[in-house]
Amino acid sequence: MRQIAAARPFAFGFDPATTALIVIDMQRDFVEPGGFGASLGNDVTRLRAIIPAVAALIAGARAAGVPVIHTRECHRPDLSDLPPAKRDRGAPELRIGDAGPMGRILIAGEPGADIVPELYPVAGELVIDKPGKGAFYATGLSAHLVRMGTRSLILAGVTTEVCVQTTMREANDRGFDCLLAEDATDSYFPAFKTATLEMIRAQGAIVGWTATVAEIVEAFH
Ligand code: C5J
Repeated sequence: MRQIAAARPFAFGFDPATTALIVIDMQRDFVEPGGFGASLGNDVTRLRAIIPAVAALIAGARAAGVPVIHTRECHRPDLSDLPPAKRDRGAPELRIGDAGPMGRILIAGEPGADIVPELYPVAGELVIDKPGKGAFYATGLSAHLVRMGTRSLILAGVTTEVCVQTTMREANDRGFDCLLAEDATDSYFPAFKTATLEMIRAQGAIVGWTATVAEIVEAFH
């Protein structure tokens, strides 16, 4: 067992042999200009800034033999897995499925829906394409984790209060001990990130724990 003694709200214990790192939606569509996030009116520079921290976390996990799982929020080209309620929500410049500078917005196989080059999966790493905000909805993630014997999850990626938090809550309900890497996640809205970190670890870690990348990587050694 390893301990992250400084984790919040209290020490987080995990066994690297039964732990996986899930990197949520570090896709060009969320962190680069011209993608889905920008089409909703967001400034994507905040999200781009976490790429080095996410890279350090991925490198630490790979060195420790902790499996890295990547997710991508995206839809089939025929939009058959895109509920109208999701496509029609709000007034973005470009809707999901529309053609943008990085290809069709949030469509599987398009350049914008792919993971940023700096964090690209290596051979053998699992990549989960998900039509929802949570990574368990309509995917094989649960079966993969059961098959791998996973008990603890370390989470990173974007955005903190949407896909990351949804996935963490889904995982917590499925019995995983979950820890969110504080500086390897971010939101277009700084106050939402702060609130999410607080609500996750409130009430005795009701959803899970948080710690910095440095604290996590130190515990991997
Ligand atoms: C959003 C995500 N924010 N990956 N997706 O729509 O958090």
